[in-house]
Amino acid sequence: MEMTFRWYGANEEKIKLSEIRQIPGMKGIVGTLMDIPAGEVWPKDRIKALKEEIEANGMTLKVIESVNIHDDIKIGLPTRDQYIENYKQTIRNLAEFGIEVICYNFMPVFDWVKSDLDYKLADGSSTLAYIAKDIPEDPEEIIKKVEGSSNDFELPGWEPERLAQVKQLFEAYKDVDEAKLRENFAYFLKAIIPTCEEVGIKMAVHPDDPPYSIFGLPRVVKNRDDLDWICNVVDSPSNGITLCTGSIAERPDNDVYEILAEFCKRDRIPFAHVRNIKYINDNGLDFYEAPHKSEYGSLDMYKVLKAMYDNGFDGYIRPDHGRMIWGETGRPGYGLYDRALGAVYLNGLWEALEKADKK
Ligand code: DNO
Repeated sequence: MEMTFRWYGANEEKIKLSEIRQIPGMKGIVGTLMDIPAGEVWPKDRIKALKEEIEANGMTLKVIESVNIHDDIKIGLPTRDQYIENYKQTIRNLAEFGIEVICYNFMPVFDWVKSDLDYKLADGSSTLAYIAKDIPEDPEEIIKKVEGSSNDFELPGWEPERLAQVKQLFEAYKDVDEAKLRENFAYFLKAIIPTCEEVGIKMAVHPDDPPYSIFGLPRVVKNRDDLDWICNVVDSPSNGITLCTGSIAERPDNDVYEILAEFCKRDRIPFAHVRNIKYINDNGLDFYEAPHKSEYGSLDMYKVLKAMYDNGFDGYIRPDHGRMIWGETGRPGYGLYDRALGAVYLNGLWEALEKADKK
């Protein structure tokens, strides 16, 4: 297991690499080139510069989150083949600089959706939350709401230029149901996985967040059976999952521990996002993102890590979203302090698991 921290790049961040390196046990950065639009090839010089900047700060760059997938690929338009070729070139370019894992998602239109980016907790901190009744029916309203509470940071997967066209995007997806989205997903994986195998990259799909249909859009990465379908449609170690405990658990009928155990055993989890969520309002939908420590949320973090440890997890892990604490302001979910606490806590649990095992 190697602990990592998501960082958006010097031009996009308040948080410095020199601060991240001071988190005990922090080994690597989960990096990105946020300004490159989906569909374009990531230039080698930019990847090289990012890697060097991170290494100069004593950490490694092995995981990229995300190389986003152009909507034409998800919709299945004839233009997809060129975008797939570009994606393959990006894979080759990243491999040349030692990248091992690419995290991505296959969600139409929106990446993650939450109703609140500044949900107040009793201890005075604030966090992200999903309250179903507060999700507006009109997707344009959610865009306004999210952009209005982003503290002026661009949010991952919420590129303003792309979402400015949201009506056209919805129109373009109107004939894409689950079966069609799955077909387009299979087409994409069949095209790119051979390149990944050739250059030693593992693709790791992020679960849908939330893992059920929203705004009438189809969803294909929601539960155990979807993950099984993905792993089988191109049966290769290069075709894996970013197991996000929070997203998977947002559907209470998903057994996070079982899913982790199964896919770690199958060696299909090269990367994990670990966070805790707290179910509220008893409707099976509403939750807020709790501090990582088990007692604050609905997930048992010891059981989460034990399911991974016992089933041979040897990939990269990162503390997922943190709250805003100690007066910090920043990109919602991605402050420094609470994620640092999460990382140290997860490292502590892992050390205990290792030592108990070796006794
Ligand atoms: C949210 C993240 C997602 C994730 C993408 C992967 O905070 O977990 O935006 O990076 O879904 O492509």
